Order: sequence, then C-alpha cells, then structure tokens
Amino acid sequence: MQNSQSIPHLSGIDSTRAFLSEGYSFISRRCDQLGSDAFRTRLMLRPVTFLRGRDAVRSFYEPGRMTRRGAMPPTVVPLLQGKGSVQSLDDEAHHIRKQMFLDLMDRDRLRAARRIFAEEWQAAARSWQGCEIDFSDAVDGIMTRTALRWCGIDPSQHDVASRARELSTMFAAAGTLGPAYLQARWLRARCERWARSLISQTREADGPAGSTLAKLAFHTDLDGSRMSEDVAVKELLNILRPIVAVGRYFVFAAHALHSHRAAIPAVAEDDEPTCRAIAEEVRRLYPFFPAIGGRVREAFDWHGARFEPGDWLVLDLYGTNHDPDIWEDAERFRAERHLGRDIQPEGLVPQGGGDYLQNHRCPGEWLTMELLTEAVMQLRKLDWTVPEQDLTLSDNQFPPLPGGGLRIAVQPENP
Ligand code: HEM
Ligand code: MYR
Repeated sequence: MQNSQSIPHLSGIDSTRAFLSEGYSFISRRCDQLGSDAFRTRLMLRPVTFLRGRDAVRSFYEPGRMTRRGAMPPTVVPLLQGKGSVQSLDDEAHHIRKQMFLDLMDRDRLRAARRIFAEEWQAAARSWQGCEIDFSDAVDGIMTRTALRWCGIDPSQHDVASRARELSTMFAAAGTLGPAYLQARWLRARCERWARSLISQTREADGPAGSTLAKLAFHTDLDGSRMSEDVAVKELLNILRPIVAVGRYFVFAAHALHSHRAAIPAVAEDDEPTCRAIAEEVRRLYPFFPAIGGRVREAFDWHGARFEPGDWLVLDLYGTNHDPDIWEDAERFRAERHLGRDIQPEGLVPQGGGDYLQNHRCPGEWLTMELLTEAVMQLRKLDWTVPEQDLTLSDNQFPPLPGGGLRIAVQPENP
C-alpha cells in the first residue's frame, strides 16, 4: 500500500464502542479533531476507513468501484437486506434487478402513492379530533396501509396491525443488539412467512396484472428466470419496510414544524414548493441512516492514499448532510436553501449518492420526497400542538424517536 500516511490513523485499538455511543456525530467529530475528511481505525476489530464530504461521495459512488457485500455490520443485513437481495448484487445482475425497482417509480405510480397516502391520512385524522395521540404509532398504521395498497394488496384482507409492528420494528431495531434485536428478527421471520404466501398466491393466480406485487412476482433476472421465492420475499419487504420507514420522516417533520417554527417560510399552508423545501431540509438535517459501508472491488487512489480490493470504507451520510464545507449554517433548519433548486447537490445524501442504476443509491428517493411533501402539507393544515415532553433526538439511537413517539394534541375541528 503506498502512502497510507496521507489519511490519519485514530489513536486506540478499536472504535466500536465510541461509534456506538457517539452515534451520528462520531465520524464528523473525529474528522474535525484531525482536520481531515477521512481517518483510519478499526471497527469490530477490522481495519476501516471513514470518509465524509462531497469528494468522498464522488469517489465512493464511482460505478463498479465498491460492493455492499461484507460491508455492513452482520446484524444489520438480515433486517434490512438479506441474501440475494438487490443490495447484495453487483454489475449486470444488479442493473437488471435495480431496473425493476426504478420502473416502479414512474410519474403515475408516484402520483398514485401520494393520493393513497392522502386518503389514508384523512381517514385516520378524523379520529384524532380533540385527542392527544402518539403520532409515530398513528403514522406506522397509515404507512402500512399505504404501502400495502400501493403494492396492490388489499389491507382489509390482512392483519394490518401485525404487519405495521413487524415492518416498523425491522428498521427501528436495525441498529440495536440484545433482546430488542432478537425480537425484531423474530418479527421479520413472521412477516417473511406472510410475504411468501402473497408471492406464491400471485404466481399461482397469474395476477393482478400491473400491480407492484405482480411486477415483482414475475420479474425475470439476468439468467431469464424468476427470482426464487426466498429472494422475491426479500424484495417485497425491501419495498414495504422502507415505505413504513418514510413515516419516521413525518415524525421528524412534525418535530421540525414545532421546534423550528420561526424558520418556516410564511406562505400558504399548501404551497407545494415550500412544503417540498421543508421536506428536503428534514431529510438533510434529521438523522436516519448514519453511514453506508462498502468494500473496494477495484484499486483506486484518493487524496494521495491508495485503496486496495477488499479494503473496508464507511461513508458518513449524516456528516455529509451536515458538512459546513457544503452547507452554509449547516446546523440550522433553513428550508429556503432548497427553493428554486432543480438539481440536488452532491452533498445531500440521506439515501445515498451517485447514479441510481449504476450504484446502490436508494430507488425510493422520489417516493420518499412525494410522500414527505404531502405529509408536510397535511401537518401544516392540521391544528395541533405539542404537549410537554422530552423532544431530544438521541445521538446513538438509529434512528431516534423524539418524545419516545412524539405525542401531539389535535384540536377539535370547527363545525
Ligand atoms: C437503498 C435510505 C426509503 C428502497 C438505500 C440506501 C439508503 C437508503 C441509505 C443505501 C444506499 C447505498 O447503499 O449506497 C433510505 C431512507 C428512506 C428510504 C432513509 C426513507 C426513510 C426507501 C423507499 C424504498 C426504498 C421508500 C422503496 C419503496 C431501497 C432499496 C435499496 C435502498 C431497494 C437498495 C438499492 C440497491 O442496492 O441498489 N435506502 N431509503 N428505500 N432503498 Fe432506501
Ligand atoms: C429501510 O428500511 O431500508 C430504510 C431506512 C432504514 C434506516 C435504518 C437505520 C439504522 C441502520 C444502522 C446501521 C449502522 C451502520 C454503520
């Protein structure tokens, strides 16, 4: 390895404990201390290089350079990915599978998702009048129904409460260890059994044609064959689970509309560009996926250091979203910074970066923005207050839950 000195080494043998306890701020804090956008250390006793910033994003997302295999903590993989899923594929096999996800994100389907979500929100909101509710809980139910309907699965034929619990626990417990983690694995196994019966029924019945579920059940891979039932189940959960996860952004949006109310532009509540800009700022500022791991496939040089095949890199998504070299007043909620912007800057990477097809960037980014923009609009139209509670966002809960669920009091509607 040539010139590995150009990237500083952190003192100490291993950083696992510090990473778990400092969480979202661990990488940035060390980068600031060392005056470097990268540093080397060990995680779970394995050598790793942490990186942040625009240049790091560009390099990490160079097509063909990295694989996600063997790059995420082994506990995270079974809850958020799974063997044979799109995250584990590379090259042509990845492109063909990824295209299936990208094909689901056409204009009509995005519009349908937003309409379904608005209907589900309005139906639920009728029961909130004059009540104090656990907003996160309410959102899990709304988003599970939205996800099922968007996939062509009729919620009235299914146990929505159980599915909501399983899907929300998968992402809420992905960063935990111990009993909470084991319970999430058990809930995931139960959800997989349910998803398997859906895939097999859809294949047997040859329909309903055109639904998301059918597209997935009949998708053919690189070798021209359908996905195995095991893999199709994982990909169905790769759609349902993150749609429910988008609901956590709604909790952050409510937190922002309350905590940063002085910074919200004073325009009509349903002004689309403003609601969209608020949604972008929520994605930038609030903590979700802390960092993404990759293993080098092709050797490359970066800022005078050489990386060899097999080297483990971890890109700081949260730190890049907060990087003062990219964002003026980085820690302040300023929705208007996104107004009038057509192209997302490379520094906005809450759902990964680079090219969607050539890389592992999240194919659900447009769907997330569509749903989050609508949620901001609905929240702005609703008359609600936040009762006294601890609204701190913990640095080492992945992702954090303000107020343990965020209680909101919804005012009765005027007759
Ligand atoms: C990948 C975050 C919503 C489906 C990813 C990645 C991140 C991410 C960080 C990995 C990027 C990488 O490896 O470089 C999020 C967050 C979401 C969200 C924070 C909202 C809370 C969605 C939605 C869908 C989705 C709504 C689909 C309906 C996927 C899939 C992948 C992925 C299938 C794997 C892509 C691949 O390996 O090529 N997401 N996502 N996500 N996301 Fe999302
Ligand atoms: C999804 O369900 O795929 C979308 C969002 C999941 C976010 C889960 C965040 C916890 C990940 C902890 C990983 C630690 C990596 C170093």
